[in-house]
Amino acid sequence: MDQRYPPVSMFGVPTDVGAGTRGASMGPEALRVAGLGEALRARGVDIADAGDVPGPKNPWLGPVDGYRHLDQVVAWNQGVFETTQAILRDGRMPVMLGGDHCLAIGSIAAVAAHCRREGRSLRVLWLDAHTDFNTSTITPSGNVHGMPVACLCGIGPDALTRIGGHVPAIVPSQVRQLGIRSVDQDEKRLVKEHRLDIYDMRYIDEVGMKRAMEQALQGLDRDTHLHVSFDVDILDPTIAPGTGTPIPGGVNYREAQLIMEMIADSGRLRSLDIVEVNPALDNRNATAELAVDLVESLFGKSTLMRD
Ligand code: 4U7
Ligand code: MN
Ligand code: MN
Ligand code: MN
Repeated sequence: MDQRYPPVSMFGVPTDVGAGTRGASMGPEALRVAGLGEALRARGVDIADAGDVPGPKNPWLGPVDGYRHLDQVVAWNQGVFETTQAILRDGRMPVMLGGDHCLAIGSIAAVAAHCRREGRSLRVLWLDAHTDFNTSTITPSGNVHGMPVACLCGIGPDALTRIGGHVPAIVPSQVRQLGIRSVDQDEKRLVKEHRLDIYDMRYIDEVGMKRAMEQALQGLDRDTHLHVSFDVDILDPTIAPGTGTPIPGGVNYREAQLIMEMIADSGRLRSLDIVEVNPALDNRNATAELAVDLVESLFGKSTLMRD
């Protein structure tokens, strides 16, 4: 048994209400079919599948006052919040299988509440092509999967910012964003105003992934809870085509492995989102299979002698 990880409970959240392309609702099953549970079990991780969180269907309507499907987004996130909270209370590590990225509001709000209760510091590592820091007034799309970081930092509708009880759930200084290469015009102004710590692709090109990751993981201490929010669109679309908002120039296979290995080496991973896998756009489940391969590394699988 791998001693470095607490027992894990994964759960699916089969919805795409926060996205502008349909299909991320099939993400949880694609990750299961790709063998996520078996792969971690084979590594000695005690992992249970808690099944799927229920929620409303996607009405597929346009944005209203800058939000598409706000009521449905709130309902799904309440379910995610409660499930994540229950898993943490059981002393287990929550692994959320999305679903689109709006669901990180519920998972991270629960993680933040848990850390507050236990007096532990929280670090959020946001792996994404996008900063997800839009608001209803600046969003070009109205899609709430482009807004979760802002909502968690207290900028957004009450129904979403208040999900964890404490507003804001987190502050920008707890967040590190890696892989960023698509930020909307007004969103750029907002992330600068709030001083988000962003390791964008230009920075990674210049200093290399190793140094960028060392910096992103700097300052973790013995009782830091590290939450990783893994939007598969951080990966280059040539290796991960199954996602709704692909952006060229992403992280390659070796860089992605290094990200995961360095997180594993930190020994601080305590909760995880795997989001934005869209099987309707995928090539024979390649993106889900790649996500599983990377999550194995996140749980300590490495090449050669380091295991
Ligand atoms: B994802 C976008 F306009 N910024 O807000 C928006 F480019 O969770 C994309 O990171 C958001 O995949 C992508 O709609 C959200 C767009
Ligand atoms: Mn995202
Ligand atoms: Mn993204
Ligand atoms: Mn996306």
